[in-house]
Amino acid sequence: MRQYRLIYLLAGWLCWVLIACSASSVSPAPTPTHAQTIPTSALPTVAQPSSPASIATETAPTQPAIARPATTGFSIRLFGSSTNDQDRIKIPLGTIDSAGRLTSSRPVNAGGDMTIEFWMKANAADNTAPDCDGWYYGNIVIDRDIFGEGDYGDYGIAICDGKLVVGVSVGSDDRLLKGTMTVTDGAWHHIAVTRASSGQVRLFVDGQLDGAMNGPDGRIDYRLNRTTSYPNSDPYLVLGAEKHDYPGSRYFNGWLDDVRLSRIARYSAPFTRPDTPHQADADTLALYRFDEGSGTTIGDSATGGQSPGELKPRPGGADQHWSNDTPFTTGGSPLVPRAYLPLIMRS
Ligand SMILES: [Ca+2]
Ligand SMILES: [Ca+2]
Repeated sequence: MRQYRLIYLLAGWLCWVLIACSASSVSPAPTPTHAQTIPTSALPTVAQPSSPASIATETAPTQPAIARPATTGFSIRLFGSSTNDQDRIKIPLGTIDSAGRLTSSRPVNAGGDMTIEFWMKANAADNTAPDCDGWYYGNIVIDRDIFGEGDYGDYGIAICDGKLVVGVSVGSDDRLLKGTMTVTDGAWHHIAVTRASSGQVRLFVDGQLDGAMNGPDGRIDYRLNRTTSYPNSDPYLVLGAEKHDYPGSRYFNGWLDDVRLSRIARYSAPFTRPDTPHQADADTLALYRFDEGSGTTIGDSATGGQSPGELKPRPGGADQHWSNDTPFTTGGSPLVPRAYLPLIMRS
């Protein structure tokens, strides 16, 4: 019996060895769990091709705040205050000497064929000048007046009774074009005023002809070396204010954007209102995009940039005058990127 028992034990052992060997030879390779447990910091660094998605995911939380939506830029917000020489943009017409004389002209000192076009947005309650017989009685948007009679010439654009008026004077010949379309409705409007040396003046609102007149002919630029008792206002193009702060004057209260001055009368018939900023082409004398977004420097985007201006803030500083409410939106409604919301509450 001991022999049989020994044989059984040997056979069992052999069988176990054979089974174990067979099992080990066919079993799948063990899962390489070590690969999963190695800390990533221990893995060799491999340069990865960067993909936009991975960049956005990894860097978004630490990106600096973006306060300047590149697609729309900024506009200028003016508040209609009658503060002395504040709450406006002033653009010198050239080099002004210590006596207030213009000793040389910059391109902005236009005098013959010309176009002034810009975008504006205003509310009726903020611009309450009634019907008028002179642009200088309105809420003044563009002021290239000289105090008193027009000398070579002067001109201005204002809001009276919610509509635009355009005045041109040469000497004592003072004429006014009165528009009929209400522009103080809280919406952006494209405004274009053309003036020919022959005297023809046309006003277009959103590309539609809103009026025309035969104004005085000849040059209406600011005369070089002209003496003045108003050196701080006469030799300037002023936006959004009555430049002399004449008592009782009214001031534009609203938004302006992309003001372009050209050396030709660009439009003689209705046109499709633009939906992009004006081009700085060969006929552009001066172009104010108001895309600086801060500070008081107003750059000229015309070729050469020879006619820069200055923002004169009202009390409270420059920031309140920069708005990213602009006419250049996607889909025709104001573009308000959610990511910018905390940063764009300036009005
Ligand atoms: Ca005048
Ligand atoms: Ca702009």
